[in-house]
Amino acid sequence: MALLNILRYPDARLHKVAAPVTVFDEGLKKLVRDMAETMYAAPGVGLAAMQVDVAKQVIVIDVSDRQDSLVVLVNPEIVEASGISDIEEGCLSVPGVYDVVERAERVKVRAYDQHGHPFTLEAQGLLSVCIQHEIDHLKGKVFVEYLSQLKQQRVRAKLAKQLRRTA
Ligand code: K1U
Ligand code: ZN
Repeated sequence: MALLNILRYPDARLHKVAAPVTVFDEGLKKLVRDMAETMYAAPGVGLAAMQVDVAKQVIVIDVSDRQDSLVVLVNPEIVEASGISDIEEGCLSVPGVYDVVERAERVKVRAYDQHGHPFTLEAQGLLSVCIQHEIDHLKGKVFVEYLSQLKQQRVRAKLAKQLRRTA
């Protein structure tokens, strides 16, 4: 397995649109294993392939305390959504920034696993918000882009400062 490099906002590659997976081969299974290892090491509760510079519709999520409940979503599609959530979000591509984005409280998502088996998942709470956040990544959208212009300016300034400190 391998740890992958996570792209940092505002990297332009985070704004590509992911292509659907058409071949469920060993390369896809390796990508899923590497993404899961990268997410657990970060640590985070989700990761979209776009964040590791792979523009394919692949997501890994694990919101469990014990890191033992990996969910793999390939070509995910939200088919039902209801309610309003107020859960605070973070993003491994925007380190140190947390805010609330209006999301559905409950979603039903149709997807494939890494073996090509279709399934439907009903989610609520953090899992639901994480699914919506990761599907946004596949569309080239980063959660801070929902925030006000003023907050986005502050985010950019904060990230530029972080970059200067690590340079
Ligand atoms: O997409 C990402 O960058 C991952 C992101 C997922 C997410 C978290 C919270 C709400 C919506 C989406 C993260 O994992 S940020 C890090 C984080 O939430 C966390 C880190 C350590 C322990 C527990 C959570
Ligand atoms: Zn994110």
